[in-house]
Amino acid sequence: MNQPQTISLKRKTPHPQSGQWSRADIAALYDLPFNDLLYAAQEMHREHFDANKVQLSTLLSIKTGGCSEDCGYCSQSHHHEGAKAKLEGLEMLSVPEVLASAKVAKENGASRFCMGAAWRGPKKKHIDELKQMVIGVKALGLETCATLGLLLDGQAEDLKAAGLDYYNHNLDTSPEKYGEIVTTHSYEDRLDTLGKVRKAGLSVCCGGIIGMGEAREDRVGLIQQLANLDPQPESVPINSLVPIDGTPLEGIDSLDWTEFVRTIAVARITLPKSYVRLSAGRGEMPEAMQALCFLAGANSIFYGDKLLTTGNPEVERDKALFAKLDLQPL
Ligand code: SAM
Ligand code: DTB
Ligand code: SF4
Repeated sequence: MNQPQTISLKRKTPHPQSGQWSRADIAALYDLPFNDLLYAAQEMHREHFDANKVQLSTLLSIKTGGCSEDCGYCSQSHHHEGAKAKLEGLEMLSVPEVLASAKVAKENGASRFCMGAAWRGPKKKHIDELKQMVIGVKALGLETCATLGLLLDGQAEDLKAAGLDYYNHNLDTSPEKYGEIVTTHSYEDRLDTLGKVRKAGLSVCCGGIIGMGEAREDRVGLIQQLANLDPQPESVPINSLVPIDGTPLEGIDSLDWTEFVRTIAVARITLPKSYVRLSAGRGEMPEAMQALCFLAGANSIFYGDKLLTTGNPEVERDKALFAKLDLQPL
């Protein structure tokens, strides 16, 4: 009797000569029958990770709203005039405020605390306070992460010296699609900051958003960019677009859920040693879909009742989901 050969026919490693992932190889993974793709991803996952352990990161918006950039998905841009989208620009939180939140995250069981700011990038005057935040969060026994936008020369080194572990800076979509979503900075600008982060010796957290009206080719292009970063990012957040009223992406057609799960699986196969984070949008995902994402190789989540400006499943709900799936926090 013929045995199905679909998995072994597709490449699960980068091109042997170039060491690079081609778009064709990534597209071929997406094209696998759903069950074959999940099986291949779970197999890869088990080669590198304990399949029942999930890393927990908690987010805090340390500077909310009023951002100069025009990212079409974002609630915090001052360019989006829609009544509900326009968040008032707030001042940066104080060091004690940030440390009080980090303490709660630690008590709830998070291992990493990620501080996010809505601006193009930090100004010189912010660096001292940012460093104090990093020092204080680290002293609580948490890993530290910051997502502060584009960095100027020397800023990554300053943050590293304070003890920053990770810097999050997403590529968000394919290079071709990026200019349709954001016009105030370029893909090259993003890559430049990622280079600075790596050069300073920080761990890289870099991923994207799925469901912005992009074609599968754009998802392939995003994964190709991430997989061909050398070294690959330690952490890869895959966000499902949270549509925000009043933003250009407000009414975008939602993507079928299987395409999101496929993206997690393709990320797992092409980024075998990275933590793949099931990120924004979990609040709207049924538990069964989240379970499939874990089966597809997601092994990190944002944990805590809020992301930056939108909701996330409550801590108690996540604890119950972990109990049902026999998952343990890392
Ligand atoms: N301002 C910084 C920057 O742009 O890098 C840091 C914060 S920004 C909000 C971080 C990431 O959050 C974005 O790159 C994007 O991937 C994600 N994000 C923002 N709004 C989102 C939304 N509505 N749905 C899904 N992901 C979103
Ligand atoms: C990432 O990839 N996702 C997080 C974090 N990095 C900074 C942000 C998600 C934001 C979701 C929309 C909001 O809450 O405003
Ligand atoms: Fe939102 Fe960051 Fe873009 Fe500002 S730079 S609009 S905070 S995603």
